[in-house]
Amino acid sequence: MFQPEIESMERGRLEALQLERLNALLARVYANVPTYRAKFDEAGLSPSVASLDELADFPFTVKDDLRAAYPYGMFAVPLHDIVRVHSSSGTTGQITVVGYTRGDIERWSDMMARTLACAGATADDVVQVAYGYGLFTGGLGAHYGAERLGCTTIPISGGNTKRQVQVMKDFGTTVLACTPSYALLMGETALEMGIDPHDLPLKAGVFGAEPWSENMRLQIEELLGLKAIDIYGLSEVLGPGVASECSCQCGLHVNEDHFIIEIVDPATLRPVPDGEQGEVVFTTLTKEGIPVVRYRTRDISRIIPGRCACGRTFRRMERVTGRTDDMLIIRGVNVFPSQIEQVLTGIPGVAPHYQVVLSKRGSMDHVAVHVEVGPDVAFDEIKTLERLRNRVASEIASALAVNLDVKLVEPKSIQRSEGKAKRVLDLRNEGSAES
Ligand code: DLL
Repeated sequence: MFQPEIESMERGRLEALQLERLNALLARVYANVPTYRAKFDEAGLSPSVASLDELADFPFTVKDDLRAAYPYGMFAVPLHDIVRVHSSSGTTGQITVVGYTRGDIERWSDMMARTLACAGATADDVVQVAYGYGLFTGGLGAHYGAERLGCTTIPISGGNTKRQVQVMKDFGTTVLACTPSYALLMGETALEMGIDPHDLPLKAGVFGAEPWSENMRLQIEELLGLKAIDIYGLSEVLGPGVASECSCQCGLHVNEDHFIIEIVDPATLRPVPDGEQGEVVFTTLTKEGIPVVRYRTRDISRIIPGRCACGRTFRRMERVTGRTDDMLIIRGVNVFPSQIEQVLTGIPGVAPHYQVVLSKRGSMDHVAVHVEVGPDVAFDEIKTLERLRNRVASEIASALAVNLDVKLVEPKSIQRSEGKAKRVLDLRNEGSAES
């Protein structure tokens, strides 16, 4: 552990620390952020609590609050004290800006150092940071954590995959940090270059920023010959480093000295008991630049009850299966792309590359899953293909209780990603029906 005295703190002490920090946070945002002052006043709440449970009475913060305050309206300190800004990916609508004080960067570096230590990294490791550097939090977040841990840090950013592989080989990379979909592309590219990834000194990967399934983990571990650790975070709350798996690979420890996690029922918005699924909500206890109270992430997860064998006392959240806004409702059934991925990656002959394509057939929405066949399947053997297609369709139907139109496509025909993979292609407003 990077900070064992904190990461394995006794729960009673941890909760006392959270309460103290929560009260300081509420007072801070009430005094310095007009959005919060207005929200608390409207709800008739004074900015203090006697117990952690009382947090559930406070109003939520949503992305639209940040948009309305664009760019700096929700910062709790003057710009003079902000040393860095990042922004969220903003695939839909206006981007949002988040700001960090020097203290925020310090604490973020510690949290990312914890994350890397969770994956088994030490100062003897060579960490290749292939998350994008820039407004995205992935690159610089992982970079500062790797340096904080004392690792030899390669700030290569995303892209130029052949060079990534060459650097991995020549510089002796032992820990790879990138999205899981990019890790897969790196493995494939290495093989194309005649380099067996198992001959590389890689031992661990810290992969996150997008949903990925357990089967995808197994495939990446097999392809690259490393231990794949799931890391989670979001810009509005911090960036990477909010939560991370340890080497037990049994849920992601939330950095609870810095964040309070709640899981709420998406319909009633009331907290659910540990173990039940719902939307993840975070309150930042120590952020100075842009603290948030009860931020609704839209991510779906649950708290895994019980203690972890690793000795950390921070509670664990289950891997995020998807976001409420990525959830497809197909003939009344809720489906996340990552559930489709879990099925596909368990079928031999199918490559772990897929896309869910939404289109219009007349006035009806149509959902098709495009799946690449593996390199060993003869793409011109109609009977083989038909058998494979039927198997994919029937396994999806039995796992998800919905029949989907499955289309097998040629190897390497689905666009590869150097960052977050685009799993859903929405052609419904493009006027052309998808064949
Ligand atoms: O993706 C921060 C990050 C960078 C996390 C590098 C991990 C590694 P945003 O661009 O703001 O920040 O996107 C945040 O990505 O709300 C989730 O929906 C999704 N996400 C992030 N990590 C995971 C993960 C970064 N491990 C949004 N599993 C979040 C599933 C994830 N989804």
